[in-house]
Amino acid sequence: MESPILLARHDGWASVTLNRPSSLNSFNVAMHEAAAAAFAELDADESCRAVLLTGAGRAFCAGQDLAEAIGMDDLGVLIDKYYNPLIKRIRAMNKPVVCAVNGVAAGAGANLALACDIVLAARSASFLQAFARIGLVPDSGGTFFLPRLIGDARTRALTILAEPVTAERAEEWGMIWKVVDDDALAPEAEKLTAKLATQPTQSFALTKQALLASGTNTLDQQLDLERDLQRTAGRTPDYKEGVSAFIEKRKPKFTGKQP
Ligand code: T3D
Repeated sequence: MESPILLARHDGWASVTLNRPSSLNSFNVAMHEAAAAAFAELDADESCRAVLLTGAGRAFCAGQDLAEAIGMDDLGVLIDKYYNPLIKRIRAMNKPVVCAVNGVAAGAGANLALACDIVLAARSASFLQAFARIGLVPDSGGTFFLPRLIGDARTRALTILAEPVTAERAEEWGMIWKVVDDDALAPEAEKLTAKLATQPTQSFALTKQALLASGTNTLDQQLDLERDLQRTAGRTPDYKEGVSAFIEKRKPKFTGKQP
C-alpha cells in the first residue's frame, strides 16, 4: 500500500504531499501519524529551510475521514492527538511552510491550509467550512484564522452556511496569498519554496515567532518581543551578510545559520 504521506527532499527544501486521493486526501489515523512524523522530521532538520505542503490527485484535503470517525464517541480525542499538534507545529515551525491548494480544501483540510505561512491555490480550487453540514463546529484553528483573515461577518456566514469559497474569492478577501492557473500551481509553488530555502531562515523563524505571539500580546508586550527578536536576528550571520551585500551592491548569499 502506498504511503498516505509522500515526503520528498530537494535542495534545501522538502515537499509533503497528502496522498489518499481516492478519499480526497481525508485524514485517517495512518495519514495523521505519517504527517506528524514528516513535519517533526523537517522541523528538526536544519538543512531543510522551507517546506511545501500539497495534495495528490484532484483535491487538497477533505478533512477528517468520515468513514473512520463515524463510530467515535469522543471526537476531542482525535483533535487533541492529531489535529491540534499539527496546526501548532506548522505555526511554530522554524521555517516557512508554503501550501499549494491543488483542489478542494474542506473541513480540517481548509483550516490546515490556512495555518500555513503562504497559501497559493489553483484557480479551480475551493475552500469549504464543511463542519455545519454534518453537525460539527469548525476546528483546526478555523475560528482563530478566519476572523483574522477575512473578518467576522464573512467568517460567520462561511461557517454557518457552509458554502464553498472559490480560490479567486479567497484571494480577493485576503484569505490566501495568491491564485495561480491550475497548470502553473505546482511549478510556481516549488519555485517559491526553493527560493525561500535560499533566504535568511532565522529571520523567517523569528518573524513567525513574533506573529504567533501577536495573537495574544498587548502592544507593549509585542514591542518588547520585537526588540528581543531583533537582538537575536542582529546576531545572525545572515544579518551581517545582508548588510554587507547591500553596501557592496551585490546579491546576498544567506546560509540560514543560527547566531
Ligand atoms: O474526529 C472528528 O471527526 C473531528 C474532526 C473533524 C475535522 C473535519 O474535518 S470535519 C469535516 C469532514 N469533512 C467533510 O465533511 C467533507 C466531506 N466531503 C465533502 O463534502 C465532499 O467530498 C467535497 C465537497 C470535499 C468534494 O465533493 P466532490 O463531489 O468533489 O467529491 P465526492 O464525490 O463527494 O468525494 C469523492 C470521494 O471521496 C467519495 O468516495 P467514493 O464515492 O468515490 O468512494 C467520497 O466519499 C470520498 N470522500 C470525500 N470526503 C471524504 C471522503 N471520504 C471520507 N471522508 C471524507 N471527509
